[in-house]
Amino acid sequence: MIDYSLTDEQNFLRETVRKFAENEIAPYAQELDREEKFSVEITKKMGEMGFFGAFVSPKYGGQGLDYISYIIMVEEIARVDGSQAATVAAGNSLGIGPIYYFGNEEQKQKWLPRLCKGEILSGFGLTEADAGSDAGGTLTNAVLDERKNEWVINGSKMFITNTSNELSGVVIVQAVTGKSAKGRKELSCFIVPTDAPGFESRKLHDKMMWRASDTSELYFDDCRIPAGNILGNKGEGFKQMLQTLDGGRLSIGSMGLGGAQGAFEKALQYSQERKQFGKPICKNQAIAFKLADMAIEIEAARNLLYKACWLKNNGLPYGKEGSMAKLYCAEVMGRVANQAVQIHGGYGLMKDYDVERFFRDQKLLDIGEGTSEIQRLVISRYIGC
Ligand code: COS
Repeated sequence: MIDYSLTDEQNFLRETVRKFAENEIAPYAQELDREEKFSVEITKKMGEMGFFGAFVSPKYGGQGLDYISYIIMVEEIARVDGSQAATVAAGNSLGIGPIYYFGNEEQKQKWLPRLCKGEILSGFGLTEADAGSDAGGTLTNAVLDERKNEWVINGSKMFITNTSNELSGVVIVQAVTGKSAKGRKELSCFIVPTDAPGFESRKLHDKMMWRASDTSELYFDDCRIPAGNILGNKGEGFKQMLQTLDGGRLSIGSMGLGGAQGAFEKALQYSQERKQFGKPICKNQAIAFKLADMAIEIEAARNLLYKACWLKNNGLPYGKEGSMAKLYCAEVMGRVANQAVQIHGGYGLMKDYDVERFFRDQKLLDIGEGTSEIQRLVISRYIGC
């Protein structure tokens, strides 16, 4: 039996997040984008709403939601603004996720309650200047100083979300800790507090997209953290990171889905109001068919994404479907935002119109958390190529 219905709780959650996003985010989205400003106020409000720690057990201060609910939450924020959705998606999937899934009891007790309340924010330090798609190409290294019982980290990270604002509290960092039995780099992950000595986060400016989210370069200059801050066992870092990305890709998918939905609604409304040749432009088949195609693709994207979340919820393998959903939702938003600008004509090129921002914000989704090319590589491996 196939049941496509959402639960009453999931529908209520969607309504609640939609109302919040429309009232508390939408009125400020354009201005924050223009000023390239991370909003501490909105982030705090999102924390109060319980948007962080969505899938974490209440035992650690989380909401204990299923994965579809979490994805609906990100989707509804992305429907009005990619930047705020990025803060929530990175905070949950990439920052909180590794501590929740791979941390020991002491680490969970120490970090999760504050992270789940949104008192502090977390990031994920994987990408480096020379290690992007090749996630195992990390150069940052960590050496155990046995005398002081501390890890000493040296290196740098690139394009890291959530680490340069006054709420930033912790970042999960992948570093080389030796050589594996197979002769490859041995990689481990560490919980690095943002006030650790030798840690520095420098905000990146002049981004094309997600301009109101916080993106930084990280530097580790003999950065010292307690020996107990290693996540799981030494050498488990690469798999932890890839597993984290599997989950993170679902939230990137939901940003594509939500962004596509938002751009579609803007285009539909505009096409009903804008008159040319004496009638609303949506009465022309050229425009009506574009909108029909957008609606079809959004529906297909939602089904693909929710199916992947359903697999994860049920403890079933979801790597292939997650990659498919990430790739497809990102590309659907690309096509939908492009047509939304087209339907707006000259106005769509102006920053006063939301579709211009959706068009720019989309591009990140083809690149972040595994480019579309990497998704196709992952999918092609799954299907036996
Ligand atoms: N989860 C857990 N383990 C995984 C995994 C996954 N999703 N994918 C691969 N692994 C394991 C493999 O099983 C293998 O384990 P063994 O050594 O025990 O056999 C190990 O990891 C290495 O796998 P593989 O040889 O496939 O690694 P590659 O270096 O070829 O890289 C890709 C695999 C390309 C898939 C990986 O590097 C990747 O996802 N890159 C994109 C990174 C990315 O998204 N960066 C953007 C970050 S933005 S936050």
